[in-house]
This record gives sequence, C-alpha cells and structure tokens, in this order.
Amino acid sequence: MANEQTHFRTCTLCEAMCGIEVKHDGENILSIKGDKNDPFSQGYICPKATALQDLHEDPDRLRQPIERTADGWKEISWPEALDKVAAGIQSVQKLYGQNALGIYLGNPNVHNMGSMLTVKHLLTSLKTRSRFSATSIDQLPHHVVCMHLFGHMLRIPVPDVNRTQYMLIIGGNPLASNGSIMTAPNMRQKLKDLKARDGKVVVIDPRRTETAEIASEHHFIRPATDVLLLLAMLNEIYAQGFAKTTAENKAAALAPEIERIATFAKDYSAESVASITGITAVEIKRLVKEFCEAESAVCYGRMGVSVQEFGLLSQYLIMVINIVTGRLDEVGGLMFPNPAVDLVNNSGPGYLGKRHSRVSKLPDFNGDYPVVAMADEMLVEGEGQLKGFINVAGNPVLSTPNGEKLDKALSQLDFMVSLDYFVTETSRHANIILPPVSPLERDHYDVTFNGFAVHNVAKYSPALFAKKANEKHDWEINLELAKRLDKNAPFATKVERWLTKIFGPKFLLDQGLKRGPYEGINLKKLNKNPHGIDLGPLQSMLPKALKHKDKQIHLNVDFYQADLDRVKDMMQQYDDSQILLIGRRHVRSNNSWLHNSHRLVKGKSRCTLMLHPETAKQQGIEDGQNVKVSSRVGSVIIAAEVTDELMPGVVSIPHGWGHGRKGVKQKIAQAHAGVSVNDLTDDTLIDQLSGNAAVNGVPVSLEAVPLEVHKLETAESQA
Ligand SMILES: Nc1nc2c(c(=O)[nH]1)N[C@H]1C(S)=C(S)[C@@H](COP(=O)(O)OP(=O)(O)OC[C@H]3O[C@@H](n4cnc5c(=O)[nH]c(N)nc54)[C@H](O)[C@@H]3O)O[C@H]1N2
Ligand SMILES: Nc1nc2c(c(=O)[nH]1)N[C@H]1C(S)=C(S)[C@@H](COP(=O)(O)OP(=O)(O)OC[C@H]3O[C@@H](n4cnc5c(=O)[nH]c(N)nc54)[C@H](O)[C@@H]3O)O[C@H]1N2
Ligand code: SF4
Ligand SMILES: [Mo]
Repeated sequence: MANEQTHFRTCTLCEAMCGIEVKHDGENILSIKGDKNDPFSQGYICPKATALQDLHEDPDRLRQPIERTADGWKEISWPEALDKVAAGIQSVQKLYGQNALGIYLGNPNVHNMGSMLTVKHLLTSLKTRSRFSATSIDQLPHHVVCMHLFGHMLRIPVPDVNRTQYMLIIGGNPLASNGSIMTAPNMRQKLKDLKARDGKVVVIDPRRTETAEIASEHHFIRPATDVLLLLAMLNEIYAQGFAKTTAENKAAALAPEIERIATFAKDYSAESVASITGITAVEIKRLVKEFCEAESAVCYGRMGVSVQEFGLLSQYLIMVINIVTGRLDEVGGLMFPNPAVDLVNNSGPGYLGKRHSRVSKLPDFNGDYPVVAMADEMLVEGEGQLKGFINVAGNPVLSTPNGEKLDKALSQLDFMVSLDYFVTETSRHANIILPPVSPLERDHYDVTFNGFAVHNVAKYSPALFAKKANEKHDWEINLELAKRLDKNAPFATKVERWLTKIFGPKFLLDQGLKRGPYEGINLKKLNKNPHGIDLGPLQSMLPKALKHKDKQIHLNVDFYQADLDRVKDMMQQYDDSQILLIGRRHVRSNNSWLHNSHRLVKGKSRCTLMLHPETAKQQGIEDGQNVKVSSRVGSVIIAAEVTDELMPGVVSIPHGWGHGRKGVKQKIAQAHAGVSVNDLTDDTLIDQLSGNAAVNGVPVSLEAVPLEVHKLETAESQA
C-alpha cells in the first residue's frame, strides 16, 4: 500500500500493557499486531487488541455530544453541551446542596492518561462529597491493606512471576483476565516458564479455570471461604515451624507487631476448616509445607478473594503469609515495582472511614463511598439525597450489585450526564452524553499500571490519529467543566489548568517523569524509544518503599483481629447446602463494554450459567436448558452450561452482559444481549470491614424453566 505507515503504542484495554504495532494509511487502520520489539510484552497480544480498531470505527460510537429530548436523542455542539451540563449541575447543587450531586468514576479512567492526570480538576470543581468509583467492587482491599502496612494505598507489591519457583494463585484467572494488580503480559508463557524451571503453580478456585488447566495443581474451594483457608495456612506456618524469624526476614524485622501474628490464627486448624472450604487438612498442610520449602514463593489473590464477604481480611492474610514466610521484597516473592512516574509520591496515602454514607452508613475510602451505597443515596429521601449524577467512564447498571435497583434510581434523577462513547445501560439515563475521543486518538503513558508491573519499564505513545475538529479528549472535557464550575479556583490551580489546556497532559507526564526515580528518563527520551525502555527486573525496595514516617511496616493487628468475630459467626452458621454464585471472565470480553465488536462476540453465547453435572441433576436441569436463577434481589433466565469445571454446589455467570435493556444503542451488543449477573448480586452482601461489594459467593436458587414454557416464550419473542 502506497501510504502505509507503522505506529507503535500500548494497548489500553486491560492491565497487561501489551505493545502493539498498528499499520495504517493515515486515516484507516490496516492491521493491529503484537510489537515484537516491545521489551515488556515481546510481541504478545490477546484477541481484544484488534477490537481497538472496531471501537475506533464503530458506527455506534458517539462523535459528538447528544441530548435526550422528548423526540429522542439529538446531537448538539460542544459549547452548548458543556454549558448545559454546567448549568444542570449548578442547578441541582443550588436547589439541594453540593452533596446532592454524585459522581461515579468507572474503570477505564485508570487506563486513560489524560483522565488520570486531570480528573482532580473535575472533582475539585464539583465540590461534592458524594463520590463513588469501581474501586469498591474491585481492588479496594489491596489499597486498604497496603495503606495500613506500608503507609500508602498505592504502594502495592506484585508477584515476581518471572523469577518465582512457586506461585499460589487464589481467586485469580490471569489466563482470561491477563492479570490484575500484576501487570504481566502473556501469563500463559510466564506460567509455562515457571513450570519448566521446575517451579510449581497452584490454583485455588471454585472453577477449574483456564489458569488451573495449565497449573501444576488445582484445588476447588467453596466460594467466600478463603479466609478460613488462609487462617489455617497461617496457623500451619507457625505449627510446622516455617515462620522466619526477624534475624532472617527483612520484612518481619521492620514490623514491630510481628510477634502478635504467631497467635493470630491459633483457633483455625487445618482440620477445623476442611469441611467448609472443601480442601482436606492433609492438602492444606502439604500446601503450606511446599510453599515454605520452595526456594522462592509468592501467594497472590485477586477478584475471587477481594470481592467477597471477607475480602479485606483475606487480602491482609495473604500479605501476612508472604511476610512471615520471608517472601516480601525478595526475588521470586512479592516485590514493589519502581515505576518511572510514581503515583505514590504524587498523591495522599489514603484513609478508611473518615465519613460514612448517609443511608447505609458504610465507610468511605479516600473520599469514595462504596458503590453498593449509591442507589440508596438516590432513592431514600432526606437531606443529602442525590438528585444529580455524573457518570464518568462507567456502566454501574451492569457492573454493580443490584443493577436493576440502580437502573430505577437513575431514572428518577433531576439531572444526569455521562462521559461515554456509547448509549449504554447506564448512560441512556443521562440528559446529556459527552463522548471522548477513541483510544487511538490520545497520547498514552500508563501512569497506573506501570505501578503494578512485574518488570520495570517506561513507554510513551503519541496519539496515532489526530482528533477531529468536533471531538474532545476526556481531559479537555474535565478542564472545560472545571472552567465553568470553578470560576473562583486559586490562582495556582488556574495556571495549572491553563498550562494543561495548552500543552496537554503530556506536559504533566514529563514533570512526573523528571521527578521520578530514573535519571535521564523524560518525555524526550521516551519519544525516541517508541517500543519502550527496559528499566530492569524488580529490585529490593525495603525499607525505602515504606511511606510511614517511622519507616516501618504497621501490621495493624487489632483492626484485623476484630474481624475474626465475623469469621466465627460465619463458621457457626455455615449452610453447605446453599448454592453459591460466582463470576467469570473471558479473554474476548472486557467488563461491559467490548460487546459491540463483532469479532469478539461471534460464535456460541458466553453468557451462560455454568454448573456441575451433579448440581444440575439435583435441580433437574439439562445442558442448554433455560434456568431461572433467583437471589434475594432478583432473578434472571439464562441457559445452563453443564460442566465439571465448576465445583458442585457452585454456579457461575459472567458479568457485563444484559444489553437487552430498552434504549441501549449498540447494535451488535444488543444482538448478543445476555443477562446481567448484577441483577442477582446483592447490594446488602458486602465485606463489612471495607464496604467492598461481594459479588462472589451470592446465595441463589435455581429452577429449571419447563421446556414447553421456554419454547412458547421464544416463539412469542420472535413474533
Ligand atoms: N458481578 C460482577 N460484577 C463486576 C465484576 C465482577 O467480576 N463480577 N467486576 C468488577 C470490576 S473488577 C470492575 S473494574 C467493574 C467495571 O465497572 P465499570 O467501570 O462501571 O464498567 P465498564 O464495564 O468498565 O464500563 C466502562 C464504560 O466506560 C466507557 N469507556 C471506555 N473507555 C472510556 C474512556 O476512555 N473514556 C470514557 N469517558 N468512557 C470510556 C465504556 O463505553 C463503558 O460504557 O465491574 C465490576 N463488576
Ligand atoms: N478478558 C478480560 N480481561 C479482563 C477483564 C475482563 O472483563 N475481561 N477485566 C479486567 C478487570 S477490571 C479486572 S479487575 C481483572 C480481574 O482479574 P482476575 O481477578 O484474574 O479475574 P477473574 O477472571 O474474575 O478471576 C477471579 C477468579 O476467582 C474465582 N473465584 C470466584 N469466587 C471465588 C472465591 O470465593 N474464592 C476463590 N479462591 N476464587 C473465587 C473465579 O472463578 C475466577 O476464576 O481482569 C481485567 N482483565
Ligand atoms: S492482554 Fe489483550 S487487552 Fe490486555 S493489553 Fe494485552 S492486547 Fe490489550
Ligand atoms: Mo476491575
């Protein structure tokens, strides 16, 4: 092709930061492949990378603001849209008070350099305390544990997967998710390499996942009982004499409360937790022995342990297990990344429970209330009730528990605005939707995920395509709104906003790089290295990584010990006949928003109810048959996929589906609608210690839909 050009950048869809090579002709994308010269990902990509093209070209993607009118959606100009949004916000706040305006920040914000560096301007100009984000249905426990122990919510150590000899994965499925709080492209290869060097990969999961399939060993665990397994493991570590003394354990030596950990789990023998967890005492003891005897080892837990009733205590125990066995800050253990732009040095340490939500009295974290509190704040009358709402890059109707309730709550608001590409299940309630540019039209440096990378790297990619005249970046929208809403901002803030407006967020990036730990790494240098720069394997960072003033690790034992009462109650009241619902991810999906790419959704429906043959038989359910799944909050009808991948008594439905709601405008997604698992998950089922949602381990009942009824319904829906 005459005008063919090649552009290198980083895929922003998930946390793995894969390098991509995009061939284009200046206007159209010709191909997207893995960039073999990217030192971090070395050519690896997953099937989603090519969806960047689909997203860019998607005719359903909004290119201009739209306003909801009596005659449907109408395109309006940017100045008019921004003025109307500012006026709508001001009118809500004037009538009902500053906090009557809520804001939700969704996951894609953290994948977007411009948003990450400018969202503070939007937040400060709104002056509302009613903030929510996807964090509280995700990694909140990691932040709280690291804030307590290391002194900053973002000082999160990650598995040194490239060098470990033993990896214990609890409730993570990196072969589908490509890793989380562990930025590590090509986990399949990394785990294969680990095994090839005589190492061991052990997976604990209620489902025999793609990761479990290639692991050395997999154990089913009853959902939301990980806390018991972890307590028993900690107990066994001391019982078998594996706890490393402070003389031979750098991290323990920095933790004044370490002696108290010896008795923390004393009431939890392997025998006492075996029947509830489903893992025998013999196996628990062997797991501990092998973990402790391995030359290097790391215990890692993700969504499956974080987003359940004991998420925070479980993540604490994971950290403590790594510490007492001498695995923290050691090669092949859990290590601190050293990113070129270190957000730890550019943000506050975080706090838990400074305030509590009005209705459900749940603690805030770093100024955000838990998402499970959001719908009640809109529905329950009284001073402080939410009357207006800004949804920034989120789809909480599909992604948060009891989505149906939130759906209703949003429909009652006085004013709502969404910053989104699409008319989604959530943004369809907005008065105005402000669409940002596509990921290929923005400059990118991963300010977030370099902080969780398993190897230190730095890479900057300028926008591939210039944005069109009628388009705006997320950061421009943030600044435009701030300008309108915050006319009395301090002079210094105004100057920063003005400079950002002129030079773009890359100017802030350059400052961050220059303040960072690597001499000579700046924007100019990154511009000269389009594949990225290798900054070497993870290094020992203790004690300098610690942000507490005393440079010590604060184990905060009292706080976590208090939660053991809840664990005792759970054990005493345990009902093992209850069917429990868990989630799942698929490599061709990304939360709720890549289902409008034909190549990602084609083929057999993936939105199915997985269940074990035994469970299916007990409930009289056949493979492929429709099943009514009900929980405390609602029910859905979904096709059964009978498979021994699932533990008996457990069922699994992926999240992010349910595009059949009226008013959604994503044709391909609508044609592959599925149902939303979050119409079953319960906004009152939470981790009480952190306020985090619990979407794993939701009690449900199943009812086979008689085949005749099913046929009738299908016939009607086709009529
Ligand atoms: N049951 C259950 N629920 C879950 C989970 C689960 O495992 N099970 N996982 C949870 C997790 S981990 C997460 S992170 C959340 C995600 O929850 P959310 O962040 O609420 O939802 P997303 O599905 O990521 O939707 C993101 C929206 O942002 C838009 N968007 C994408 N990129 C951009 C951008 O650059 N700018 C703007 N302005 N908009 C953009 C998309 O079109 C989409 O509508 O879901 C959670 N929900
Ligand atoms: N393809 C794809 N990639 C993604 C995403 C996506 O939607 N699709 N989302 C991205 C986001 S926002 C995130 S946060 C990450 C998440 O990354 P991961 O945490 O790796 O994601 P999941 O696949 O949800 O893995 C959770 C695992 O926990 C298991 N599990 C469920 N309940 C329990 C339990 O009680 N105990 C134990 N031990 N295990 C349990 C599930 O069976 C599942 O295998 O993925 C990111 N990457
Ligand atoms: S794993 Fe896939 S979606 Fe994630 S960054 Fe790599 S190519 Fe993109
Ligand atoms: Mo997430």
